[in-house]
Amino acid sequence: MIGLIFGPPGSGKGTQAARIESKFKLSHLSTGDILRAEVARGSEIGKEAERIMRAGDLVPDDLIIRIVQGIIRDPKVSSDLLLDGFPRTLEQARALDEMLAEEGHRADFVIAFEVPEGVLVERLLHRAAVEGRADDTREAITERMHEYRALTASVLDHYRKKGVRVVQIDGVGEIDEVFERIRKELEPAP
Ligand code: B4P
Repeated sequence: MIGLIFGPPGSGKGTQAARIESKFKLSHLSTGDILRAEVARGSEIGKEAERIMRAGDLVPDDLIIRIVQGIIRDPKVSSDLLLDGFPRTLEQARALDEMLAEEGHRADFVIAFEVPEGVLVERLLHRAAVEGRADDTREAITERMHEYRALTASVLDHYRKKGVRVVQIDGVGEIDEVFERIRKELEPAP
C-alpha cells in the first residue's frame, strides 16, 4: 500500500501523517524531515539544502529524487509507505511513478488537504513562535505558498488523470477532528 499526503505548507501533512502511520500501519516518510536531519548532521546534502529551505524554495528535483530512490529501493524498507511532502513537482511525480513501477507498485491513494491561505499562515507563524523552524519566517512562508501554487498544485491533477484515488480532506478544525475525517475515508466500509 502506497499513500501520498499532499497539501500546502502548514496544511497538516506531517501532523496527520504521524497519526495515519500508527493507525494504518504505513511507514511515514517525510522528505522535509529527511532534509532537516541532513541539515542538523551538517552533511553535504544538508549544506546544499539549508540555504534553499531557509528561503522557502524547493530543493533541486534530482537531489530529492536520489534520496527517495535510495529509500524505496532499500529492501529493508517496508513497501507499505506514506509519502509526506513528496512528490512536490511533476518531475518528482513522474520519477516516483517509475520507481514504484520498477518494484511492481503504484500509488494507491492521495490525501489532499484543503485549507485557506490565511489559516495556513497563522499556523506557520504560530509554529515559528513555538519551535523556531528556520523556514517559518514571513518571507519564507510567502515563498513556500508561491512554490506550492506554481509547482506543486498540478501534481494532484497528474494523479487524478492516472486514475489514482484522490481523497479531499477539509483540513480546518481540531487535529483530532481532521484525523477523524481521514479515518472515515481510509477505513474499509464494514
Ligand atoms: P515540509 O517539512 O514538508 O514542510 P511543510 O509543508 O510546512 O509541512 P509540515 O508537515 O512540516 O507541517 P504541517 O502542515 O503538518 O517541507 C519543508 C521544506 O523542505 C520545503 O519548503 C522544501 O524546501 C523542502 N522539501 C521538502 N520536501 C521536498 C521535495 N519533495 N522537493 C523539494 N523540496 C522539498 O503543520 C504545520 C503547523 O500547523 C504545525 O505547527 C502543526 O502543529 C499545525 N497544525 C497542523 N494541523 C493543524 C490543525 N488542524 N489545527 C491547528 N494547527 C495545526
